[in-house]
Amino acid sequence: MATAAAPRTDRTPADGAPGATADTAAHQHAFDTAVAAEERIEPRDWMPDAYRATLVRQIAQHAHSEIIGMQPEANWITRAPSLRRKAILMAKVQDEAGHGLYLYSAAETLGTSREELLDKLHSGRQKYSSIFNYPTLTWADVGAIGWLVDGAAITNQVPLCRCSYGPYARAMVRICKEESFHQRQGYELLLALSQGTPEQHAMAQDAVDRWWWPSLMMFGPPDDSSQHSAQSMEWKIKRHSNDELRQRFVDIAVPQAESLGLTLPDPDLKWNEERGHHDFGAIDWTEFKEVLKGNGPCNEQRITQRRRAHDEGAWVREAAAAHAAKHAGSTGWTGATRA
Ligand code: BYC
Repeated sequence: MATAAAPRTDRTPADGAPGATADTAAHQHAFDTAVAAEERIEPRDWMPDAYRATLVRQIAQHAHSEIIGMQPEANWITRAPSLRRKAILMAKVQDEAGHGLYLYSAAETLGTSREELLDKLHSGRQKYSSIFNYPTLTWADVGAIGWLVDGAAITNQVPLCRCSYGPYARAMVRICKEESFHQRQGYELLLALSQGTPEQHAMAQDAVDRWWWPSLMMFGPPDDSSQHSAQSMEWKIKRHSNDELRQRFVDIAVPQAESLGLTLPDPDLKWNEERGHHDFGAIDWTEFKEVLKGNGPCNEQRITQRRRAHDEGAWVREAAAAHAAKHAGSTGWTGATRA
């Protein structure tokens, strides 16, 4: 286990590593103590199997969301209304690919390969975020995704920078910085539309109307039906419950919507003085469940496109593997010999 600053000490050797003991109880105790003391668990530290499996599940789902999330926005790259908007959008979509790579790398430190995780995504055995099963119908949707979807992502992910598993927490630091830029670009885009012609304003409002409720669903099921939250919070993988983060997001979004000159599509949304939070209307959990079951508007399109992209990239993976094999063991320029 290690603190955030130092990668690891050898207090708890991994099973099979030199010095490892079969004393699971002692390992469990060291693990629990480290988590309680806010230390980071590192890849070669002993960890409970269920902790490892939970991390792989969550990190994989997160990585898959990043790369599937490229699709709805990439849909608008060729139709961005100016060179400036196109350059910004391309940079954002590339950032999402990068986030996927950091996260697949974090999952690899838990002993699972990227190939295996992608295979599970392509065969429907692992999930990606429900939000990316909705279509991007107009240019304003790019703004709504940036403002609301990236805004929800930041709300959810900033606490993950303090996740007990070191590689995931460190990946999240960089991802959150980039997500902040994404959120700002979405806000700025929507502001320009909102203050534009009546048609542009209406387009921005329509996008917000369609993306608001699915953005609230991103935080996952309500606490009383969130099967993983309690254990994940005990392990300090998650720091807040789904409902806490959802409430935080609503409280942040309401004044931002006012500044944008747009309304949020919820007649029940109002400040509750007693609670110190906004009350909001009931979420359609039937829709959420249907989307998770594969019946959202774009589930099939997203996974078909993902499989196609993977197949079309086969030659790149083969070429990279052939290049690595050719240079393996040589004293030339290889990853292994670089400083
Ligand atoms: N969509 O017990 P629960 C991004 C599943 S990327 C689909 O509360 P947990 C972005 C959940 O997996 C956004 N499935 O689970 C990218 C579980 O099913 P399994 C992604 C969902 O893990 C590009 C079941 O429901 N962000 O922002 O404690 C461009 C029960 O749920 C969803 C992350 O992945 C959902 N919305 O909590 C722009 C962040 N919600 O696995 C933006 C990291 C729940 O047992 N992940 N499920 O089959 C997390 O923080 C947590 O995994 C969640 C769920 C809050 C999502």
